[in-house]
Amino acid sequence: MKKAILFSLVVGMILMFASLAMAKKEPGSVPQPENLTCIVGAGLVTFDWNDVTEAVKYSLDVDVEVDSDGDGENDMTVEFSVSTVESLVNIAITDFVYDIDGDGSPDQLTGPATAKVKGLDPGKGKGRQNNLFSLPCEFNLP
Ligand SMILES: [Ca+2]
Ligand SMILES: [Ca+2]
Repeated sequence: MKKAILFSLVVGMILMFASLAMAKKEPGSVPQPENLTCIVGAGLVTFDWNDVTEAVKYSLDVDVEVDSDGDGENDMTVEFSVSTVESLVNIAITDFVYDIDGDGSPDQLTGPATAKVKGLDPGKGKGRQNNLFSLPCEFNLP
C-alpha cells in the first residue's frame, strides 16, 4: 500500500514538471514592443517605445549594475519593474535607489543600466504572460 502511494506521488510530480516546462515554452500572444529608447534628461529617464495594439499594459524592467563593496567592480544587479498602460514612462533619477550598504537608508544608484519592456494582456483564460521582451536599451545613471 505504501509503495503504491509513493509511486503515484512521483508520477504526479513528473507530470506537474512536464506541464510547467511546456507552459514555459509556449510563446505569449502579445508581440514584442519595438524601438525602445532610454534617454537620460534633467532629473529623469524617459523610456519610450512603439505602441503594441494587443497590449493592455506594459511591464518595464530596468537592471542597474551596482558596485556593492566599492572596489570598482560591479558585482550586483538591482532590478526595478514598472507597470504602465502608456508606451512612455518617465522615471525620476531619484527613484533609482537601493539600500546597498544595508544601513537602513536608500542609496542613489549610478552607472550603467539596461531596460527592456514587454506587453501584457491580462485576463481570465488568456494564459501565462510570457510575452517576448523588446530588444534592450542601455543608459547611464548620472
Ligand atoms: Ca564590487
Ligand atoms: Ca544605505
